[in-house]
Amino acid sequence: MNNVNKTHLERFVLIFFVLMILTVNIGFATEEAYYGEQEPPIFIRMIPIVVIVVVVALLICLKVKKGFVPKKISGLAILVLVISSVLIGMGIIRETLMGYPPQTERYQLQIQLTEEELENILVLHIIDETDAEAFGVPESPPEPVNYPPANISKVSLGVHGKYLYVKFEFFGELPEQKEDQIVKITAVILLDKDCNYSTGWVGIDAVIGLVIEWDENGQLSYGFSMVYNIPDTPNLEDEQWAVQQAVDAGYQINLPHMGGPGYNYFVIQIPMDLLGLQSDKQVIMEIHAEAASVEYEHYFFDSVKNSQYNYEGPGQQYGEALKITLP
Ligand SMILES: [Ca+2]
Ligand SMILES: [Ca+2]
Ligand SMILES: [Ca+2]
Repeated sequence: MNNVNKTHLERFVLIFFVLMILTVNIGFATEEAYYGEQEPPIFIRMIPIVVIVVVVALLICLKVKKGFVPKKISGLAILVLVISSVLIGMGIIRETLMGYPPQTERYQLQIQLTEEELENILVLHIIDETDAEAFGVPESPPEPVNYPPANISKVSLGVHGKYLYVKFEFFGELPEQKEDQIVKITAVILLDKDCNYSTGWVGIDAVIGLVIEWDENGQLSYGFSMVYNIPDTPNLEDEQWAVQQAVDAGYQINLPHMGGPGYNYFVIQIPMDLLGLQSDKQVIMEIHAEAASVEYEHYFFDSVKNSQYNYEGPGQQYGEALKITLP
């Protein structure tokens, strides 16, 4: 290879490498500026410095002579470094002045269907006929309260493609801002996928739904998830252990959704293959929502009851449930 070609090749590799690093750099910087970030700040904020060090080291290693890198390219590189530094600076200022959005917000997955398409898919509607359950739960206020954001009015189900869609509707809007007493709201399906009490935790093979929490600063975090393949145990008190076993084994996924905090409903998209479900399969579901306050674990509790689907099987330990044939 003659000298001219070798120089060209080196120049090409160097320019390609520099542009690649700068592209990654500006990507990180844009994300940083947009979101602000508390974790992992050091790594992301060190990138421009790392880029400069790498580029200088590369130039020294390759014994680059003046004029080796075309002025246009070095100008572009400096421009990109300046822009990304400005973006990162904006991110830090934004975070300092305005706070930063919750970690979970950026990991939320949206259902890729329109509201109209979803309404057509949801064909099985189950109205909650009574709110009497609030009276029967332990660790609740002496006089039961009504808390509309956790009071389920209706649950709807539908199947489309590989997914089961479930819509929860509430009498009140799920709050985004922390309300006085309330520290946590959950709305879940306890699913016995095979109508078999000897599989899962007292029959329950999956726990599916929404958890909303606020920390002591009032910062909101929430997630829609499914824990499945819950190990077999006949003991009601093993709930936490059983769910944790499944989580530790990697049987937990985030679910695409629509609605949630700020709305009086949410829809979740459940992959049926992970549960071995399909249309026309019978399942048992206990569907409930609850709100915990500083003082009471069950500040409010509501379970979905409907005489048409009511199921009270022998040996079933987790309360009254619904027996449903998937649409
Ligand atoms: Ca109810
Ligand atoms: Ca209700
Ligand atoms: Ca089961």
